[in-house]
Amino acid sequence: MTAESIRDISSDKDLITIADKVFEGKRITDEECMTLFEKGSLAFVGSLANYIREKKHGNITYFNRNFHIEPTNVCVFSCKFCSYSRLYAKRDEGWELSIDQMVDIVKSYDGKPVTEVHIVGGVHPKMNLAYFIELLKKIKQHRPELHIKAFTAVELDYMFRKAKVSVEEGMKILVDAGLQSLPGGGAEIFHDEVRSIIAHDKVDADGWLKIHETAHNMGISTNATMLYGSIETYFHRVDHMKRLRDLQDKTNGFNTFIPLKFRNANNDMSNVKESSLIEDMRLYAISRIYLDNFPHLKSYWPMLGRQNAQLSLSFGVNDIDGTIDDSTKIYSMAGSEEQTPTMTTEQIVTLIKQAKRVPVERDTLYNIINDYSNVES
Ligand code: V47
Ligand code: SF4
Repeated sequence: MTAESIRDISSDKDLITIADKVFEGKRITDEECMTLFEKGSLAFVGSLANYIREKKHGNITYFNRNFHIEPTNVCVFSCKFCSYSRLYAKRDEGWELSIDQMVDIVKSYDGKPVTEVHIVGGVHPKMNLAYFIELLKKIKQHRPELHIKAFTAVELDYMFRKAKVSVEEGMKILVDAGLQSLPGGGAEIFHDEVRSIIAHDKVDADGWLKIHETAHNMGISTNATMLYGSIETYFHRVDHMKRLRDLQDKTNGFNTFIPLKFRNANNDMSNVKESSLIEDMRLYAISRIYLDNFPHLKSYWPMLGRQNAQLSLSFGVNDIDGTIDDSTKIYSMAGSEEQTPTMTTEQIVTLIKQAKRVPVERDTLYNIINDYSNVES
């Protein structure tokens, strides 16, 4: 792909200026990002995103072997898009796992080559900081080498406020107990015009960013998500990514950006239509172009569906998350076609190879565990 060949795809002056910048390795502005959303065809943004992806990672596509623990779906908050939570008042409809039950889940992976446990759930008023300290310690006691990626900034904000500790103190306590990185959930859309409607009662944008900044300052890596395709406009998406890019300039602590497609089943926003596949792929591509300081772009297949996740590997994505082992319910409850999200390593390797990419198993921090390029599938 060259600057000349992109001119065959578009003759629009503004788009050509953006393409020239990308080929010169320069950062695009917020206005240029808006232009891409408004005028960039899938072929145009896809070609640029693929150029960046191949410059950063060649054909490598990462995945990991992980499983999820969802401690509870009881939640004190009431996000309108959530199909998963049961209000505390209706908690008999939900589940609440004890520490022993969660440690038993970890034990059920004994002897299996998983490298990460991802722990996230609803915000249960009785599951407090002390509860999670005990959980982290017990998991580490049982399997010290298992990486614990746990708790969204929403869960942490509530935990710390209830325990009356500062973000710095709370993070230190959890890290001492075994926490090693933070997932990217709870970011939704930062701009208050949208957040006040879809997620009015949980941590706001500044609170979310402050928790991630604090983690980065302690050397803890984190991810960042964006819940797209509900009621936000292109402006809100650019604003969201700008806040992430600015923080990343400061700390360089984000590993991965993960766009999460809004799914509309069984929630209070079922009247909102889901985005089209072409808009999904345009968003992946544009985020790859705009977030020049994020090393990785992940498509989360349980939410997008495995075939669309496979397609996204041609639109900037270089990471396809993990094998997951049917251990998350968030997306099946929100209407994803992936009703039992589990893929064997062989299936994930085949999926990546079919897209003519090179499958590489990583750990949470992107250290390479296994290169599958020469494994027959
Ligand atoms: O914050 C909830 C989203 C997130 C819906 O960091 C929904 O590696 C779409 O953050 N439609 C939690 N999205 C999941 C998450 C995550 C997942 C995988 C990997 C990582 C990582 C993080 O799920 C929530 C919210 O944004 N969500 N309901 C819905 N109806
Ligand atoms: Fe609770 Fe998270 Fe659902 Fe919001 S998205 S209601 S914080 S479980």
